[in-house]
Amino acid sequence: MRRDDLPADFVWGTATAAYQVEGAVHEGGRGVSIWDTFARRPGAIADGTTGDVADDHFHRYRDDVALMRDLGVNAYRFSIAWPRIQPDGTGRALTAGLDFYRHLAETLHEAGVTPWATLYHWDLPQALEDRDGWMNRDTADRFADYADQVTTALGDVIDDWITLNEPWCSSFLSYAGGLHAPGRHEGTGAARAAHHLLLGHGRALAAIRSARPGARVGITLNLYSVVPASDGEADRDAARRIDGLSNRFFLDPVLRGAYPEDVLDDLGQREWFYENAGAGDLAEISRPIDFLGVNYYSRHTTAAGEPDPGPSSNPGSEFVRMVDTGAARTQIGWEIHPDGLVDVLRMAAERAPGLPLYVTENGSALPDEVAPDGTVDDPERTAYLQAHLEACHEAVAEGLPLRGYFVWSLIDNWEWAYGFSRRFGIVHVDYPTQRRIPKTSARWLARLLGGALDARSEGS
Ligand code: PNW
Repeated sequence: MRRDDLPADFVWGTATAAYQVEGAVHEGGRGVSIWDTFARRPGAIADGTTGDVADDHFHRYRDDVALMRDLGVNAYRFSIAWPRIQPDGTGRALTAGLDFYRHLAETLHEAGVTPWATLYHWDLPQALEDRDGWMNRDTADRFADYADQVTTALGDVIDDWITLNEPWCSSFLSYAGGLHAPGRHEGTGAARAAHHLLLGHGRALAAIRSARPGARVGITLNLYSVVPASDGEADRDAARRIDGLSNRFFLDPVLRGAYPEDVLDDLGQREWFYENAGAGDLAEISRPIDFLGVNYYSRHTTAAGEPDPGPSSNPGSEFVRMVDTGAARTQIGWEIHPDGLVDVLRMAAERAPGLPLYVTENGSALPDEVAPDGTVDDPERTAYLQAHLEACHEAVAEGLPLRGYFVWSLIDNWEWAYGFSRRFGIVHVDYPTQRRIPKTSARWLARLLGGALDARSEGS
């Protein structure tokens, strides 16, 4: 893999999200988000931690930007914490919150790194969840108002905007499986949360277009390569269902202006959608976007089995089992399948020929430890990234409009329900001291990109 295997104007970035890295949860008038609440629920987080301090990025962002400069990346995808802007999810934007992101964006520009801001990476103001959160249609309008204020205020320093990160996670994983905040068990009703998220995307898009006509706006979906465990009809139906729920239920409304009928049937939600999610909503949801962000981590191999008792993140398809193919997995149990990245990019390109695509997240949770000499060697992560960049190369070679790639993540961070027990960073974080130590994967990336990191001493 060489840098010039990909186009000269390729976007090379790293990514993070506010609640996973910022800390400083009480500063600048920040309100409470659903993750502040959820993290305090007994048993919700594997190691019982919260994001109260996380990577202290709120105070250390200058050092983190210097790291990116030395990596040689030219873009940074971060998210804006809604409760820093509107503590209760409504009303006038707080200056302190806007200022933080303005300073971050300016610091990035000075370092030659383009800021890419995600407006919603899951930290809904708790006050809105108290009014039923994404199950309430009004939340879509609250989100559009927030997006309007943020882009009006920061559109002079940020050109690239992502409305939502992974609406599958913030609907099915959160309102059905209950594994993410707000930890609810609405079963197939979680499809309504998905619809309100997508409606929020459409309305935010319109608001941003009028506030900042020059802005580039997209949405990020988590897509999976889905294959049946066998040729049997039941296993193939299982694959259709999971592809439907995780991929098509989001791709089709955004890119084609229609929900997949088979998925509405699997969910038993046809009637609710006909009454509450009609052509008007779909016209808003399918407003033209400037790019699609794709987060890719893994493949699902599906089989028909017995449903697990208890809440499922695949409501209506509870009997589908994910099969272990024996392929290598990361520490989070996700199968490593680089070719699947090409599959999901094709999936997107088929529906929207020519629409620019960006891999807005890709990376791996792998164990790593600080050696006695202070270095962190993570050859498996380097191999993971390299294999997925080769898949990017293949995608470009076959003519798919892939324009950039962001590594998840710049630094180890608070991995949601896993707390600090999983590390995705190419830079190690020693949490007690907040010391940053570039792993060998970071040095590999810097070499690939011609960054100056290699010349820097460990942990500086
Ligand atoms: C994504 N799942 O999360 C997020 O965008 C990141 O914030 C996160 O750190 C990263 O991937 C690694 O997990 C996901 O259960 C979390 O399928 C869970 C799932 C998918 C994506």
